Amino acid sequence: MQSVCKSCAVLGMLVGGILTGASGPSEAAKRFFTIAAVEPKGAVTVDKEPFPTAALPEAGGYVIKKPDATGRWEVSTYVWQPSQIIVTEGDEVSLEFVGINGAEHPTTIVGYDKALVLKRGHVVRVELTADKVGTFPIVCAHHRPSMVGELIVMPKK
Ligand SMILES: [Cu+2]
Repeated sequence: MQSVCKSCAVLGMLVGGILTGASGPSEAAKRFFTIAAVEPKGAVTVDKEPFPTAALPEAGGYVIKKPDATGRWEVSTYVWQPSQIIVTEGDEVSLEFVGINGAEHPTTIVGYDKALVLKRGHVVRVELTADKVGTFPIVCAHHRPSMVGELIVMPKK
């Protein structure tokens, strides 16, 4: 007869639950996400760090400002925060886009036929049923390639 320590048995149940998915939800869930349009920035003066000689890729999502009269230069990029939304097939999903930085973000969720224009200071809510499994880009047409997120729909277990 095999004896198993108490904590080993608990660990075994936990691992078993993770492997079989028994610990996760099996029913379709209502999911809510806030996705912010943001522009993280970094700035410094040329006496501390020289202005880069290599150019950034020509794209709306990358912004670099040459040194001003005080020698201060700045770099930034437009991104979705968070940039990956992970849901399960069948979930009822609410995506609430919030415009923090950038005047306007014409955006498409490719594969789910959803389009919106997000402006600074506004909230646009998109509702969808995650009825297609896969990875679906969330693309802002003005700020490629950095402002491309992903809606990831995992198959139901
Ligand atoms: Cu944008």
